[in-house]
Amino acid sequence: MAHDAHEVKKEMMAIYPKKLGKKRGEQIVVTELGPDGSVPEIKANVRSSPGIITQRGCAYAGCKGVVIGPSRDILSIVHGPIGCSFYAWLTRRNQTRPPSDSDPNFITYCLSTDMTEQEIVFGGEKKLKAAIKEAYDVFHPKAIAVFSTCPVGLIGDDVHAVARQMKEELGINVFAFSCEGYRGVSQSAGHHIANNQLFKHVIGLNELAHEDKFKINLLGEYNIGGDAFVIEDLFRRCGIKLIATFSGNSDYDSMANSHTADLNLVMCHRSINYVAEMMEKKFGIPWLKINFIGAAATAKSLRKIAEYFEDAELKAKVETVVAEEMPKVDVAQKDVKSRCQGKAAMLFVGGSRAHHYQVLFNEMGMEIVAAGYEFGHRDDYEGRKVLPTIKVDADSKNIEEVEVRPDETRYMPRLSQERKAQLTNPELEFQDYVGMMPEMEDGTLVIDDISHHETERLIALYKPSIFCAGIKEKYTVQKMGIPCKQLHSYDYGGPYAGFEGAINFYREIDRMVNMKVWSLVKAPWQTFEPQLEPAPVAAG
Ligand code: CFM
Repeated sequence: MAHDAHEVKKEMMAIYPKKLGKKRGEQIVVTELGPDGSVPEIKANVRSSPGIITQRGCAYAGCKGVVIGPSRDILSIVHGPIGCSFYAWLTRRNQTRPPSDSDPNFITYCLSTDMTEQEIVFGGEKKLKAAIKEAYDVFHPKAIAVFSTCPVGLIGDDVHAVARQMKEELGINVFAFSCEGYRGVSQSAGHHIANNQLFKHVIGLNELAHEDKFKINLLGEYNIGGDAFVIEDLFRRCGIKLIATFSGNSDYDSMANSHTADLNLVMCHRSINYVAEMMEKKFGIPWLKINFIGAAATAKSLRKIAEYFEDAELKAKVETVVAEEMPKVDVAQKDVKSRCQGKAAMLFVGGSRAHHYQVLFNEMGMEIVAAGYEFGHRDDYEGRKVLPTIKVDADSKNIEEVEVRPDETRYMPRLSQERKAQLTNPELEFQDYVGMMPEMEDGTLVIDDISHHETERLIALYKPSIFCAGIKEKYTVQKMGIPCKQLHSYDYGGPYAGFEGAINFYREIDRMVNMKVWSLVKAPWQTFEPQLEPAPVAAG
């Protein structure tokens, strides 16, 4: 590699005061795989330092925006000042497709209690109750979810008591989330809070039985840019019955029915591993880590499902689908490789995509020189095996750990002990996730919660062919003459999942990294020469 990552790290941190430098030093790691496959330890899921410009969002964003938001018929009411709603209104490109035009789709609405000084001083419970009643009268939803923003926790409104009361009064499911923005160090806290309440208030309430042989749930897929549509189609072609997706293109009834599935597939480990774990304990449903980003990863994931169900017919169907799709992928891959081979990419996004999307870049022959999550935990970097060694700090203790026991009537282990032992093949990632770092090249940089300053230094030093991040970073990166692909919203593109998504992605990145405009563009301050003319003298 052209750059010594240790030197780059030093140079990035040169301006930091000692204390900050020490902390950031532990969050910036040069990947080096030990002989036993171990990776260095990274500091993650800790508070961002004051004065640093972080990419992160808040717990409310993780709960309302990420985990619950994509569900189309749970009516979301935000209890808080209007800004928290307005700035979260349709900003994540989670798509949905109701079965018919008469089925509800609340995604386009933005409901808020519009909390003002009046409620901050005298309490907001009355206003919340009125809002729930009003929303019910207008929409008649099956379920209403209430989300707390920062002031709610500060003034002590009991949103759960209000939800209980309204549930009784209206006769529909009403539940609330204590997902105040400050509940954790990032949106990751909001994921956990959302998982807990889904588990306590939704999952297991719908006993509809299905005759299908291969019943699964897809966890942690939010249908950004239509990804879930592609995956659903693959399942359909393989004869796999999707009971529920958490929560892309989902509805309330399917999630309430999800305990009838025989396997949970975990796409985004960070945002939903809690539900996977709790469902295993309560209902006996095992989970598998899969990844539908990348063509080879998609094929591997479908094969894992077939392997789990041990069914010859399913295996044959999966192979047919893979054989139908792979030739098209190979042609596209070969084509883009001729122009993209060896180019460098950087990915700084979220808590799972900075890992998943490395696969797509590698398929194009591109190299990842640096990557990191905004809010991943150590297990997302180093693998789940480090879970027992993660210190629980005060920030994480803020969030309830739900005590889960096997359901008295509905617990049904899907696998015998013997079969479970067979499935511990590490390739299968059965109840495991290896994390980002073991799959990165030695000498690459892994940076947790990257700061704006570090982003600028990294780009100046490596001059990568493409930088992947979000809207907050996009234009500063592009002003430096480097194309920036948004991996949160996909800009206006997608889907990127599955085989057809992989082809879409190759073409998009090929276009971006080979477009001449980036080498021609000069920022105004690079060419501007001040014209020193004397100022006109005012007449009179
Ligand atoms: Fe999971 Fe996500 Fe992500 Fe995430 Fe997100 Fe997202 Fe993301 Mo933006 S749930 S962790 S909180 S894959 S919204 S769909 S793109 S940061 S990498």
